[in-house]
Amino acid sequence: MRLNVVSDVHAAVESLSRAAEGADIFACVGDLALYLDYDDPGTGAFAEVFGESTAREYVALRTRKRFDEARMLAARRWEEMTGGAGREERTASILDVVERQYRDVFAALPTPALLTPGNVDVPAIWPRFLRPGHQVLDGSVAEVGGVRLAMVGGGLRSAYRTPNEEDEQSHAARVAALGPSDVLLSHIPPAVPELTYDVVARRHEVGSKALVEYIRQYQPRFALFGHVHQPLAARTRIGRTECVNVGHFRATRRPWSVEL
Ligand SMILES: [Mn+2]
Repeated sequence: MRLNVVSDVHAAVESLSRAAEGADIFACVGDLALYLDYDDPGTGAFAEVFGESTAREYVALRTRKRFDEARMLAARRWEEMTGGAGREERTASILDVVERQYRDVFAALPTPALLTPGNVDVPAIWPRFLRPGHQVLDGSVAEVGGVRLAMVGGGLRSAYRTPNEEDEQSHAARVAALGPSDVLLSHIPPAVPELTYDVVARRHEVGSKALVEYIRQYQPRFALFGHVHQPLAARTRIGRTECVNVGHFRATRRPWSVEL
C-alpha cells in the first residue's frame, strides 16, 4: 500500500490535484487556509482584508513577538477602514476570504482523501466544501486496505492565537482515546525539540507531549505531521516509530510518499 501525505497546503492549489498520483491512500494533515504568509506578507486573508502595507507591519510585529501591538494595529486599521464596524464584521470579512480559499482547495484535493484540520483551519465550515470521498478524521481511526490510520488535527494554545487551538488536556484526552494504529497522522509534531524548532522563524512551535506518549505506548510504524514549515530535523525516531515532518506543501508542491 502506497501512502501519500501532504500538510500545510496554505491555499496553494497548484499541483494539489496530482498529490495522490500513484498512491493507494492519500491524506492531508491540515492548514488548508492561508491567513498570513510570513515570507510574502502581501498574500493571505489578512492582507486581502487589510492591504499589503498593514500586513507587512502586522507580520513584523508578530515576528518580534509584539502580539499586543499587532492586535492593536489591526483594531486601529479596521476602525479607520470601516468607520467603526464591529469585531464580528471583521471576522466575517476574513472568513469570506478563507471560504474562497477553501472552495479552490477542496476542488483541487484528490479523492478519496483522509483529512484532518490544522491550527489555522476553520473545520466548522468544512462540510460545505467537502466532495464525495473526502473523509474528515479528527480524533479517530480509519482502516484502509488493512492499514490502521489514526488522525488527530488542530493545534495547542499558543501566543499566535490561531483559530483552531485547544488546551493540552482536551488534546491529550482525544489522543488517548485513539487506540492502536499503524500510522499516526497529526497536524502538530510530537514534542521533540529538533522537530518543533523552525530554523527560519527561529522559534519552537508547540509540539504535543500526548503524541510522544501515544508513540511510546503503541509504537506505530510512522508518526506523520506538518506544522513546522522549516524544521531543524524533518525526521527522528521514538523507539520503533519513524517520526516524519511531511513538508510544507505550499513551498515544495510535493507529497511525502511511503510504501507500507
Ligand atoms: Mn502551517
